[in-house]
Amino acid sequence: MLGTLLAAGLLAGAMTGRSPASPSTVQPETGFTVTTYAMTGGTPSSLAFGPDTRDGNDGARLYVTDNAGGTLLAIDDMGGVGGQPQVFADGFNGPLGVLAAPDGSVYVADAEAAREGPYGFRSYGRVWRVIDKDGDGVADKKYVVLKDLPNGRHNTNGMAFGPDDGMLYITNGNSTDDGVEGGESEVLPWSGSVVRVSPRAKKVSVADLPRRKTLVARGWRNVYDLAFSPIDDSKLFVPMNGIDDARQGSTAENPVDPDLADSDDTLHMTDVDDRRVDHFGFPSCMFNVTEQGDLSPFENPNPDVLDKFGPCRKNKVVRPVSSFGLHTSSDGLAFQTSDAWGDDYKNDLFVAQWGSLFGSPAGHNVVRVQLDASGQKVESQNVLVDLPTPLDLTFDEAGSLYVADFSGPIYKIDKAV
Ligand SMILES: [Ca+2]
Ligand SMILES: [Ca+2]
Ligand SMILES: [Ca+2]
Repeated sequence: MLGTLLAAGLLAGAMTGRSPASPSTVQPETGFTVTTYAMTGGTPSSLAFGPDTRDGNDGARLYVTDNAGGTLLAIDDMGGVGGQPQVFADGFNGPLGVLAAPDGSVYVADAEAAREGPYGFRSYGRVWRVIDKDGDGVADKKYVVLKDLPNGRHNTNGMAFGPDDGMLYITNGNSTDDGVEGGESEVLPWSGSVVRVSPRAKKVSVADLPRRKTLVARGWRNVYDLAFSPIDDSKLFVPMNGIDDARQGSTAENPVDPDLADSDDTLHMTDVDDRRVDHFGFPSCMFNVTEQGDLSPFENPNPDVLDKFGPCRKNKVVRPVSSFGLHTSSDGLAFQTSDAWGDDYKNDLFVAQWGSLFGSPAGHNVVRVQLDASGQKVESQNVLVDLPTPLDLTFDEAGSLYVADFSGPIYKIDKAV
């Protein structure tokens, strides 16, 4: 089976660094085509369509963050294939999120190196707004919208505009692996949360914002992206990367069952309009469908976690709506809202799985998630295509899917007609 061979190849690749796959080596679901839309020459971490800011041009451009290069690139469509990426803005530090507004402002999430701040000496995430004021297609103004988001092992990531007057929703990954170890200390409630802020805010510190208005949901590990349901825009979907290893607290007297040391990557849904701030259970609660048989929570086996955070409140914790399994690194998220792929695919959710850090073939896929008519219940999910290290994805207006692969390319996925 080609999928297995591909997985074996990727396994070897994991040890040596991955090279981009050519479209002839990727195998999509029947009826789909994958083409290389553009080569970024960097490590694309996030992508979003937005207005072409050049005077007289009213089309769209694809904006892409290059994580290693610290740049925001703009790619023009040259009749179905991308042109040479241009630098729209630079001077970022490991950017992981991008979002473009209808007015041509582009928002970029990145991380500052460790510094003194409201939560002590540590690394902080921030969101920039960049603007091309003179209409030459290159940003000439750049300022920080929101700062002081506590970062660490995971940082400030993908963004989306909400149904509430276009408030800016931001994912902020947890600074640790399991709440107590594997990263800088947590700052609650912001570590592992979604927050919202006005896109017109300027140089605001999250520490100075009212929690009641700002905090959308919490109790997560790494949350990389978010997307609002096209059926009910009060429902926000967020994928989470589960715990890598909760065995740090294991002792000879109280050994941790290795089968219970890892937590699945999960898909969550929260209501942004019900005045409740859901807590999704990290780090006291874990999820592992293989071990539990379903999405019922079990308690983190690391005694240090329970000492600090208390037991998993199994009856109260808000359960995930789906699981992506262990170590798939399920990250970027987008809904197919157009008719381009037919009724069957309309309003389906697509997830980029960067893949396992542990040498297993888990992930390295774009996964299709089918929801029921309410758009709230997952009915099924399957692999749409295997890719090396897909991290984020987005649709264009015509309904083609674009995938930022961390190995360099932007892939374009279409349904053959
Ligand atoms: Ca300019
Ligand atoms: Ca809520
Ligand atoms: Ca995204």
